[in-house]
Amino acid sequence: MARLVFILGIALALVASMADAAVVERTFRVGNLTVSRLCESTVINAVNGRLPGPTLDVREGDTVVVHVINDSPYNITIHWHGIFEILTAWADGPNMITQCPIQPGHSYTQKFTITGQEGTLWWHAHASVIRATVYGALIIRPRQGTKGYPFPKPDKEVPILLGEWWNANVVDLANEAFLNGTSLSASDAFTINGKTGDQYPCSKEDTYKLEVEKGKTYLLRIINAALDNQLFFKIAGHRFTVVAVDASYTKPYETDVIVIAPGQTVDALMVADATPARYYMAALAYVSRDNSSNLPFDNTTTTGIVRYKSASPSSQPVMPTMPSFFDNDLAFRFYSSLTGLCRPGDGTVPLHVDEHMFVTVGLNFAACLPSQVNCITQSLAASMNNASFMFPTTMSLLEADYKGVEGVYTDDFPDYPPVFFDFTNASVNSDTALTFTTKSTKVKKVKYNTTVEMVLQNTAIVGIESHPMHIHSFNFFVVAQGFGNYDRATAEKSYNLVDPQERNTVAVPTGGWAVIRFTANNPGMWIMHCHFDSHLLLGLATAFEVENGPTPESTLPPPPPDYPAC
Ligand SMILES: *[C@@H]1O[C@H](CO)[C@@H](O)[C@H](O)[C@H]1NC(C)=O
Ligand SMILES: *[C@@H]1O[C@H](CO)[C@@H](O)[C@H](O)[C@H]1NC(C)=O
Ligand SMILES: *[C@@H]1O[C@H](CO)[C@@H](O)[C@H](O)[C@H]1NC(C)=O
Ligand SMILES: *[C@@H]1O[C@H](CO)[C@@H](O)[C@H](O)[C@H]1NC(C)=O
Ligand SMILES: *[C@@H]1O[C@H](CO)[C@@H](O)[C@H](O)[C@H]1NC(C)=O
Ligand SMILES: *[C@@H]1O[C@H](CO)[C@@H](O)[C@H](O)[C@H]1NC(C)=O
Ligand SMILES: *[C@@H]1O[C@H](CO)[C@@H](O)[C@H](O)[C@H]1NC(C)=O
Ligand SMILES: *[C@@H]1O[C@H](CO)[C@@H](O)[C@H](O)[C@H]1NC(C)=O
Ligand SMILES: [Cu+2]
Repeated sequence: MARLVFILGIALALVASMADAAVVERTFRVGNLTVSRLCESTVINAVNGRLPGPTLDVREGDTVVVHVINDSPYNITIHWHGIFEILTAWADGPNMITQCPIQPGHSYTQKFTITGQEGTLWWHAHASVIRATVYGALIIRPRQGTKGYPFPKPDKEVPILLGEWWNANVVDLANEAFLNGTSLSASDAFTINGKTGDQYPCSKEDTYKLEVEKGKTYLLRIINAALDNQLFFKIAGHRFTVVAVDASYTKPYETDVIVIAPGQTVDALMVADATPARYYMAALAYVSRDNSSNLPFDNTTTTGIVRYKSASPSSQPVMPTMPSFFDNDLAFRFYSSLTGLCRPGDGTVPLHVDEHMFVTVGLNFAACLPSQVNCITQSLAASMNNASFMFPTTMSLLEADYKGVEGVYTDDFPDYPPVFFDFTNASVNSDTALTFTTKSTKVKKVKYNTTVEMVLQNTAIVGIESHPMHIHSFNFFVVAQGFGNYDRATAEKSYNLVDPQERNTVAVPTGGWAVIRFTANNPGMWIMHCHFDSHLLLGLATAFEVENGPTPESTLPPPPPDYPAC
């Protein structure tokens, strides 16, 4: 009898927990969309005819099923940025890492359950530079019946997707740059929710507008979906309280400027407490390169308008004072001031490290590949530990791993750079033994549940730059960051092992370093890469091959029946 009651109890608990988890099913049709921007008509790739694409609005615990249909002329894939993808590596999306592309006229259904994370994430294409216009928000609310947000409930929630715009077919531009052995050229504009804003020609009607009411609180879910630029974001007359980054709650952090790298999200509360009027929100590039390099960059400003209900629609909006493009100190202050909220039950930073890694990240030169037909003497490249990542062409890394197919990749990604040099000293550029790299497809293999500490060290090869480094499947804790060459003896004293910020993308300080820790507790093949797409294409990537654990709960199931073939 007691046993029966016990079993009934379990069954009821199961029904109850299933009742508050939903299956969210959507169709994403990727196809041509003709839009007018900056006085020109351009054909872009877009999901369901919209830019940005549809918002996925779900709760923690929900299962998401997306039928991706490719009506575009390009090979595409869709990635769910920041989602853990527990035992669903096949659905992660990066081209040739976890799947072959969805070819034109084909489709693929991606299914995953959202477990143990809430906040703002996003989805985007993960092949070539197609994510320039194929992206959207992925908002995860707390499960029903839980305590909800760890901050006062806002009156309204507003997704703010920051994007980047080329007045041309950006995929063609990227292909042309590859053939030349160069990198994608600078963009023509930035966008807020797909709109450039009225500082650009022919763009008055193409301006995002947010109506607010005096005294109300707005939760801005800010996403940097730009291809190649970190951004400064401000709203004139208003301050923000940051409450989460990358779908991880933070201790409240007050600021009048948001600094955000591609791949990152920031949840910020904004109280409409200013004199009722019209105010610009604005974003411009944070350029972390040494500006003496004089490399061209997109120096334009995108704007939207915050209008108080009572304000005259014809009044001139107030413009915020924007930071200098080159304000490294401001960027570092924002990025290094964030700390984790650390509620009971939240993940905690690993205190014991199984695998120590020290990884250089930066640009290089390399020999022209035979396929780079317009490359003359050398190609621009990028690497991690001097391994410049090349995507496989015949089979995805995950499929090769699962089927035991040899020759697709090697698992000898080094834990340390082949040589230690004065990483951040610009004089390294006079030594071709330091500047030249070679192409390969190397991954780092780890056992299930391994705790990893990785020091990410920027190099001055070609030029210092802050690279936004992103890992699929895992959040990591950023335990320390600084400028110059990493020195363990002094750096270790600054490690925050109490309340470090938890993220999926860290902007490694320019000419500096960051230390991250994570637990590799999900079997699969997980790419780690710079979230500037042009650097990813130059080779700034590697992957973690995480082996199955000893139990069914730690073993990757077989691929779904419609898994794309090459
Ligand atoms: C989509 O646009 C491209 C040009 O960017 C064109 O070549 C192609 O034919 C178009 N496809 C459809 C289905 O309209
Ligand atoms: C590629 O090289 C050609 C010839 O030098 C040049 O005209 C073109 O602008 C270059 N394109 C890119 C994207 O670098
Ligand atoms: C480059 O940076 C320096 C120092 O931050 C600044 O004074 C200078 O104006 C910048 N140069 C340009 C071209 O903006
Ligand atoms: C942006 O760059 C262009 C071309 O180099 C220059 O003429 C212009 O003054 C710059 N604008 C700003 C706001 O820096
Ligand atoms: C950079 O390297 C050069 C050449 O080795 C050296 O002379 C110089 O002192 C170094 N700079 C710093 C700041 O260490
Ligand atoms: C990178 O690898 C290439 C090819 O093996 C080698 O020539 C070069 O010296 C290496 N550079 C560094 C910084 O390790
Ligand atoms: C993995 O780590 C978790 C958390 O520490 C633990 O509960 C689990 O038993 C571990 N699994 C294996 C296979 O080591
Ligand atoms: C599209 O993907 C298929 C399968 O991987 C590949 O054979 C083909 O070359 C790709 N096309 C382009 C334009 O990359
Ligand atoms: Cu980069």
